[in-house]
Amino acid sequence: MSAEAEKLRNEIIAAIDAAQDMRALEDVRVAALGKKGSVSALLKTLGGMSNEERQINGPLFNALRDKLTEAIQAKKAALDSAALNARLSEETLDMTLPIAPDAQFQGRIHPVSQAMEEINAIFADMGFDVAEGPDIESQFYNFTALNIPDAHPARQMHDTFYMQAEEDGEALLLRTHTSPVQVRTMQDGQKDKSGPPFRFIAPGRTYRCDSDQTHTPMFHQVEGLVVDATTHMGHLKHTLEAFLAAFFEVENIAIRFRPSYFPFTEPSMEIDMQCHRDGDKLVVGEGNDWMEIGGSGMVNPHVLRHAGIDTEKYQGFAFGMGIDRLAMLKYGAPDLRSFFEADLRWLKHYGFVPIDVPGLAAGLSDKSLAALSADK
Ligand code: 2NL
Repeated sequence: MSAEAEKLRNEIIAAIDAAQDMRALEDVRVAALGKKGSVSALLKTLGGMSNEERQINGPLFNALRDKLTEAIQAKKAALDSAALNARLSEETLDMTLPIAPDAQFQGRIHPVSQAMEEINAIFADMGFDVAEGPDIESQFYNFTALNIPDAHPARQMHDTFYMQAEEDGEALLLRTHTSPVQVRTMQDGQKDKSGPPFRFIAPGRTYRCDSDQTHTPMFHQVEGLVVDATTHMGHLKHTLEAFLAAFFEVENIAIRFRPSYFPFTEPSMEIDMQCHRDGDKLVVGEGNDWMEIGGSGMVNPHVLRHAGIDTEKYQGFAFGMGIDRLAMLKYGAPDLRSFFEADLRWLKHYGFVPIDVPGLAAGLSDKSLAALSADK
């Protein structure tokens, strides 16, 4: 290699070695290998050489370029790993440190989870079991077993989220109510002879292809079911009154039934609860106003038969209520959609302290601990 090329190589290698960070290294690369760089200029001199000179110098210059490219790459990797090591040593966590004194007060229980826990506690106290089932359901459990025939509008695409059809042509779906859980639980109960009598609630997520100010595609529902030899509408009315009074933490709440229609009950009634409005505030359990809170009825015998129950011996009542709405009414959160926005500031305001477990003895939704931690 010419003395000139050798000098150039030593200079550039020294500059690469001396580069302390990515920027400096990049400057060295541009000065040597960039379009107007020193090595590029050297390569251009090949054009002015005689054939013999070029045959000797061509491979040498190209080898020089390759070697420098390699050296820059190697330096780059070294700088990268040095930067990573520096970060790692800076960001170490001392896992032996004791827990921060307020850590147990940081997380919050979502109002919907809180409402569900309260609902479970109240119905458990009345002797109800809590039943669960799959979110992804068959058309049989979500519709057919509930006396919703093939042509019923509720089966149509705009209400129901359907999956892609299976090989047998049957499409699974996201349950549109928690009623299928009740059909499944009654069937299981027949098999293991745990009932009738049946007394359970089915709280959980439900899905409908609907989204506006007051509807979200996923919402929460609780349904209740009682099946026994002499179950009647008086039992239903008392159960709902006792539940609503306990949930809203008042002495008494009057309810009224309005005639309605559901395929799975006969007769079917809308449930209104007593309330009145005090400015913006809703007061429940007193006043001359009524607010719709859910639906109910006597279980349609077709549904009992789908669940394998002898309708000569048994009858039942059922009801359904929206948990999100119950939570909005009880905790005063005005906007349904805010429930599903996962905004930490919102959760800090409306959420509940984890160790504050709802129970009937100690108060369902005692916020004293939330207040205490907010002060800190
Ligand atoms: C509403 C209305 C209702 C039911 C749900 C039900 C379940 C079985 C049999 C019969 Cl297994 N009925 N559930 C009955 C009446 C009304 O929900 O407005 N929900 C938010």
